[in-house]
Amino acid sequence: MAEGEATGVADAVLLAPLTEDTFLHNLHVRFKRDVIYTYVGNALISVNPCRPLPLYSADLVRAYLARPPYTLPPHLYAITVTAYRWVRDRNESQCIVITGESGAGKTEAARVCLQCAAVAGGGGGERLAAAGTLLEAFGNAATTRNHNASRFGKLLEIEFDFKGEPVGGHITHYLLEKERTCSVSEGERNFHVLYQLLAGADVHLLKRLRLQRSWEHYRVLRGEALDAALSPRRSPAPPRAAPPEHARDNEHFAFTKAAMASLGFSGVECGAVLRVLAFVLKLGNVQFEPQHNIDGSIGVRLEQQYELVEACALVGVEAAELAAALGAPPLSHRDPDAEEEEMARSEDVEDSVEGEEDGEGSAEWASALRDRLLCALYSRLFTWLINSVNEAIKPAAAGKRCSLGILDVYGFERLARNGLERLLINYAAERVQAAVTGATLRREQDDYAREGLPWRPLRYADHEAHADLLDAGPDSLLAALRDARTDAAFLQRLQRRRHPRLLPDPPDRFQVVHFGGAVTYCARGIVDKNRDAVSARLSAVLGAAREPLLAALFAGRESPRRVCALACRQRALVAALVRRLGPAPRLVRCLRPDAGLRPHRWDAPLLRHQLRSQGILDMALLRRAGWCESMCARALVARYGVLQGARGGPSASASPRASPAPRDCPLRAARALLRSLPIPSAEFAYGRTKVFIRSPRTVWELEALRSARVEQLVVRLQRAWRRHR
Ligand code: AOV
Ligand code: MG
Repeated sequence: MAEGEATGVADAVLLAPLTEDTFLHNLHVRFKRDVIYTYVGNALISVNPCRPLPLYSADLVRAYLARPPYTLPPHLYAITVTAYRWVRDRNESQCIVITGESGAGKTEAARVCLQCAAVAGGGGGERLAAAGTLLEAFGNAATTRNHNASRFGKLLEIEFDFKGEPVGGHITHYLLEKERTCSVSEGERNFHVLYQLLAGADVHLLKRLRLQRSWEHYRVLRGEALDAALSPRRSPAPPRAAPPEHARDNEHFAFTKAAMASLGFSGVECGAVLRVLAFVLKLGNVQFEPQHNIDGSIGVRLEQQYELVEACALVGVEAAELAAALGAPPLSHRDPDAEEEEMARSEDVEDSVEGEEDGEGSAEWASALRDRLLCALYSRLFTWLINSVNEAIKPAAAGKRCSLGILDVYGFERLARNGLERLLINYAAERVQAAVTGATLRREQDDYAREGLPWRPLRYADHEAHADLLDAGPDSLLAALRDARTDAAFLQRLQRRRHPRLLPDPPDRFQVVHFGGAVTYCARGIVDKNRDAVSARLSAVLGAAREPLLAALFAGRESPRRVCALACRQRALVAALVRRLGPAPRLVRCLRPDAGLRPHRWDAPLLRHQLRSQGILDMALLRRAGWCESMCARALVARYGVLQGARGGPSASASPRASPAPRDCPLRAARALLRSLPIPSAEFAYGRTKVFIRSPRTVWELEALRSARVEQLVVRLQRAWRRHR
């Protein structure tokens, strides 16, 4: 190994030979020395150390700012500082794309990038950091894969002024996994903030919100197993030993409150948010039981009615009206769209709620309505928070500026229960993966062929084709979901498709082979969930709440024809995201070395799987045989023409315009220019219209030569100016 066995090779492209084994061995050698970052050309690999390491400080950011990053060890700071420089000096918007499966360290990496960009921009950025803290409290939860799993995806765009100081930003968010609001699988948790509130609120606040301290008291906070152990009719069993996540909820509540304050949320707004959270917790405890009426019919009886009454009192909702809206007879919840109702009735409706006609069904129906309401309420609150945060971090002056984007999407995951939302999460991960790997491999190789470079095509896993299967064309999975009227019809569409990566498993399941592995999804109620509609009656009841925040969340009537609401929305957002990433995003690929996120563990098969499924080795081979960057010859001459003759005789260096190269043939001009520089000619290849640059270091050297030259010319001009006067 070039740098000796001690810390391996800093850029895996330089490994000889470059194979999966040498690649993995190199990462392991470095990992054992707590060196978690490694380059693959201009991309960065980050292996989650699963414990805090002293790798981050403002001084280190400044060190990366002061020197060309390639002279220092691989680091997230190098990637961020380079992106920052490109925004500041070259006026190009940049995007750092962080990928990896759940628990690989994407959110941590995004945090480090943000801190780095803030220091690079000369401070500020406190509000952006507070935004991160706040959104994590409301949008992250413990899953079996990650104790702080992002349940939403986010693109943070930081805007800089002409001096390179951060002036604000904007957050775009992707589908929140809102089903978690009403049910949590065993060993998992609901959103952090709900536990934080109970653990961190003082007694007065708890009393005002009519809440109890223990989270076990609340049905929506208990995992399923715990829920089953506690009969709903008896009072909860004594609390079990709290999982480690609970230990710091108290402390984190203070951080969340501080973040809200620093983002400019008023006391009234904070109070309103807490009341809505309390409403969610208490309404979640309201249960419905079948009741035999005197006339022989079967109705619905409310359990834990006091929770309903107290919850409604908190936010000024008429409890009787809410109860009536929840206990409404079957089907009356549907939007008054006669045709749709007819369709639903004529096909098999029993797959969403069975036995609607008896009391059991009505009670179940009411519970389903309650759950859907809770999910809608929480996700609307989350969207409201993001909008408020965006107001708070908006740049003071309008105008078009370049931005540095940091993308932290949810990673590919397969949990105990996988439904529509997991499908849409994995779809987003798959599309982003296709954009950063498949598209890069295809585009660059096409480019080499078009430009006539000598090139032997690489074989690689076609991530784009896999993603197309999900979202492109009338036969795709999402199109089937959009068009199907019932779950059975949806499965039939898949059956007709007969694709080895889309496997229906009737009556109520289907399997998708994603880039990260096969996932079996539950199809029960998937078509209905996709519609994502809240009953008009419930909307009206909550829309009339005296609590302005709650009323605002349910203001306006839902359009009865919001077909394919969820999947369509996610697809449109992801498509816009891929466009925003542009052809050359800066890549950070996170890897998890241990399924249980325990420190000092190295699960080689798990890592091998990630390397393969994410096409990391394919990219390394491309970088090794190919080029890291290409520039149009004309653009290259425009940017670096100032270097022409800089090292030549005195006459040539007298003026930046002293270029003897023929301007009419940019490629020849570029060749002449680059030959005159102290950079080995093997670093460049010339196509028909473009120049290809072999290593990231050379890109940097060109930039460094240019800034030195510009500085020199400025000094010279100033001197000449003074002499003249
Ligand atoms: P993710 O964002 O990739 O998963 P996180 O960034 O939440 O994963 O990382 C998971 C956990 O690993 C964190 O909570 C930390 O405890 C630890 N960790 C990650 N990166 C580092 C690091 N650089 N140094 C120290 N500890 C780290 V998901 O959001 O589940 O897709 O949905
Ligand atoms: Mg995350």
